Amino acid sequence: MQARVIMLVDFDYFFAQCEELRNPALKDKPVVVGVYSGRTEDSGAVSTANYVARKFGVKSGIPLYLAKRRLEGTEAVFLPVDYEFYEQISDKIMHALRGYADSFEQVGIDEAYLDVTQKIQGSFEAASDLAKKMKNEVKNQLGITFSVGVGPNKLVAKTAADSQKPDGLTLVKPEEAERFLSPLPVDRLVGVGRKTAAKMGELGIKTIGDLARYNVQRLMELFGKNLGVYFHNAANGTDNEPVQEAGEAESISRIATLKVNTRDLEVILEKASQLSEEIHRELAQKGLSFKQVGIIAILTDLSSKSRSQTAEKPAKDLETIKKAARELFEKFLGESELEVRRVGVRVSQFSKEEREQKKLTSFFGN
Ligand code: DCP
Ligand code: CA
Ligand code: CA
Repeated sequence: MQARVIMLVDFDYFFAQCEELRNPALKDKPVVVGVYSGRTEDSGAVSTANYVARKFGVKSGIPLYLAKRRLEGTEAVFLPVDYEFYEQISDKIMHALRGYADSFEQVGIDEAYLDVTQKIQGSFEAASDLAKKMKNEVKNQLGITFSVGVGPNKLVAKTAADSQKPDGLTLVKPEEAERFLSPLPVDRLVGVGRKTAAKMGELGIKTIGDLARYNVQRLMELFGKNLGVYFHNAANGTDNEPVQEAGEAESISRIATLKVNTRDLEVILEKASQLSEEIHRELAQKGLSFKQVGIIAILTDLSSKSRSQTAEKPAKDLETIKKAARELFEKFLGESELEVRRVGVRVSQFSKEEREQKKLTSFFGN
C-alpha cells in the first residue's frame, strides 16, 4: 500500500480573525471574542483572542473579567461571539479546501483533514507546494490565514499543525514521525487530557517518547485495553484512521425568530427567503439535490407546526425552495389562527449529484 499523505488545516485564532476581517482597524489591537453570560457586564468567558491579546496572557476559556484586567491600559476590543458570521466564512474556506483533497473531513468549525495522497502522488515535497498554494489562495481570496500540518496520518498531521501557529506549515515525513513526537510533552498527544497526563506523570511518563517505550501490557492494565493500545500506537506515530467525509445529513434546515410576532405572509416569507438562501448555499456546497421541502412555524403559544411537500423529481435550485415555502406558509396561515413567532425551512430526501471538482477559481468567481 502506498504511504498516505494527510494534512490537517486549522484556521488561526479563528473567531477573532473573522472579526479582524470585517473590521481591519482591529488588526493591531488586542481582540477578545467572548461569550457574555449576561449576569453582570463582565461575566462570561473568552472564546478566543488574537495573538496581540495572547501576549498579555489572554486565551480561550479564561473569565472575561480576568482578560479585561490583563489588558488594562491597552486599546483592547471586546466583542460578543457571532457564530453565524464565523460559520459563513468557515463554509467558504472549507469549500475552497475541499477541491484540493482526494477525501475531505471537516472537524468542527475551524479544522479539516485532507487526504492528498493521490493528488500529489505520495510525494511530501509536492505536499509542501500544495499546502503553500492553498494558503495563498485562501489568504488572497478570503483574507484568512491558517496553519497546516502534513504527515503520514491524521495524528501526526494534527500534532504537526499545532506545533507552529499562526500561519504555520509543518511537514513531518514518515521516517521523521518518531523523532518529531518523542520529545513533546505527553499531553500534546490527541486524547491525553489533563487528568490522564497527571496520571502518566506519576508513572514517570513525561514525554510522548516515554509513553512510546512504556510496556503496552501495563498500559492496558492501567487504562483499559482499547485506550492502552491506542496510547501505545499513537505515541509510536501509528494511526490508521481514514479521512472520511462526515455522514451526510438527512436534512438541512434553518430556523429564525421574527422581529415581531405576526400573521403577515410577506413578513414571514421575507425571513423564509433568507433561510432558503442559506440552505441553498449549503446544498450547493455539498452537491445535493432534494425532493422534499418543509416549513416549520413556532407559534405564540410555543407550539411547533410543520408542513411539507414532496416533488416527483429531485431539484437543487433556490426558486424551488422559495416557491414551496410560499405555498406551504400560505396554506398554513389559512389553517391556523395564532401569530407566528419563529419560522423555519427544511429540505430533505437528498440525492447526490456527480459533484464536479469545482476549481477554486470558479468558486471565488461567484
Ligand atoms: N473556542 C471557544 N472556546 C474554547 C476554545 C475554542 O469558543 N475554549 C472557539 C473559538 C476559536 C475556535 O473555537 O476561535 C477554534 O478553536 P482553536 O482551539 O482552534 O483556537 P483558535 O482558532 O482561536 O486559535 P489557534 O490560532 O490557536 O488555532
Ligand atoms: Ca482548532
Ligand atoms: Ca484554530
